[in-house]
Amino acid sequence: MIHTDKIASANEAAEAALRADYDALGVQLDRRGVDIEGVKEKVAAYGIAVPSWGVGTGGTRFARFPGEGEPTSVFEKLDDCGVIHRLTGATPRVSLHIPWDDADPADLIAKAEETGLGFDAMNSNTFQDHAGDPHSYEYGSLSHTKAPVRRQAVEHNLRCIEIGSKIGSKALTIWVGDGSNFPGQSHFTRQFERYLDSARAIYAGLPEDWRLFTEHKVFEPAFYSTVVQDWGTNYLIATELGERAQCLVDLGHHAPNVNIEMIVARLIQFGKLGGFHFNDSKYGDDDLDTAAIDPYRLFLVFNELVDAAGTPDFDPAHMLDQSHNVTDPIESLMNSAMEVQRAYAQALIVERAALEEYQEENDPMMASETLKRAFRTDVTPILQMARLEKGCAIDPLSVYRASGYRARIAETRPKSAGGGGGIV
Ligand code: LRH
Ligand code: MN
Ligand code: MN
Repeated sequence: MIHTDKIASANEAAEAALRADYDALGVQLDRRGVDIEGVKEKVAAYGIAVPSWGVGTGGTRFARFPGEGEPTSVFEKLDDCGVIHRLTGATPRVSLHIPWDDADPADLIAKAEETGLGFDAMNSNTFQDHAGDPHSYEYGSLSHTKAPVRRQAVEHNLRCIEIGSKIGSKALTIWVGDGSNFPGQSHFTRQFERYLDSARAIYAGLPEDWRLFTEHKVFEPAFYSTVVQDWGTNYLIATELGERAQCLVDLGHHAPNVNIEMIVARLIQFGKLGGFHFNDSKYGDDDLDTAAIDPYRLFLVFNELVDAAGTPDFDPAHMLDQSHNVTDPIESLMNSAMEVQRAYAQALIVERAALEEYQEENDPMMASETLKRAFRTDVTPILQMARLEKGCAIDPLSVYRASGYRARIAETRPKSAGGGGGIV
C-alpha cells in the first residue's frame, strides 16, 4: 500500500513550515476569541464515508474513459479506499452499493479489517436490472404499477439490510429513478401511494438501531416527473414512515439556484436530516468534486450543521458521492474529503455570538461579513496539523503521487474497457 516511512519522511520535510503557519493562524484566531486547538480536535475527529463506486472511473452516457489500474472487485475498491484513509485520516468508512459490491459478508469484514476501514450506509439499487432477476425496472421499481416488480424491489432492499447487518452498517439509503418521461404516462398520486406502500414494507424490516435514508433528486433518469423529486416529497416520506426514516440530501440533486443550506436548516429543525451525499454541480447532477465549483455553498451548509451541533438526536451521516471522469479517483476523493474538512473548520471558526447579534439588530452587512471572514480564512494548517498528529500525510496528494501506487496496481489489475453508460 503506502509505506509509513514514505509518509514520515515527507512529513519531516514539511513539518517546520507547518508549525510556523499553524502558530501564526493560532495567533490570528485567538484575536477573534477562537481556540485553534479546539478546532483542530474537532476536525481530527471528523470522518466522512467514501462511496465504493467512486474509486472507479465514472463517465457519462456518451462515453467512459477508464483509467489505469481500475478496481475490478469490491475488495480492490476497499484497497483504494484504504489508501485514501491512510493518507488523509478523514475517510474511516465506505458506503457500499448492492449489487455492485455483492460479496460474502465475512470476506468484506476481513478486507475491511485489513484496510483499516468500516462500513457506512448501504445503498440499494433498483434503478437498473440485476442479472438473474425475473422482473425489469424499466418502468419503475418501488412505485411500479405491477405488484411482483414492487415486491422484487422491496426484497432487494431487505437483502441490503441483511448484508449491512452482518458488516456493521446502521443505515440504508434508498434512491430510486422512478418517474415518467411523458405527461399522462403515470398517475402522480397513485404512483406515490405505491412508492409509500413499498417503502413501508422496507421500513418494517429495519433493525431497531438502523435508520432509513431516502434520497430525492429532481430529474434523471426520468425527464418529465420523478417520484421523489424534492425535499418536500422526501419529507412526506420520512414523516409517513416513522421516526427512523430521514431525508438524505445529495448536493447535486436540486433544481438550479435552490437554497440547499436552507433546506438543510428546515430538515434539522424538524428532526429529519438523515445525511448527505457531498459533491458539486454546475448544471444538474454533475457529480463533480466537492467544492470544485461552489465552495461557499459547501461552507454555508456546514455553517448550518455547526450551528445545530448539540441538538438532541442530531447525527447526520456524511458521505461523498461523486463521479470522476478526468482525474485519478483516489486523488479526487482525497481532495474532496479534505475540502469537506475545510468547510467544517471554516464553519467552526464563525464568530457565532457576533453573528447572532447582527441578526438580532438587523445588520445584514456585518452578518454577511462575519460569515465571509470565516470563509476567507485559510484553515489549511489546521487540517494539516490534524493529519500530522494522526500519522497521516501533511500533503496527501504529493505523497500519493510519489508512492507509485497507481502504477503498481495497474500491473496487477487488467485494463478495463471503455464505452458508454457511466454511473450517474
Ligand atoms: C443518484 C445517486 C444515488 C445513487 C448514486 C450512484 O444520482 O446520487 O445516490 O445511489 O447516484
Ligand atoms: Mn447520491
Ligand atoms: Mn446523483
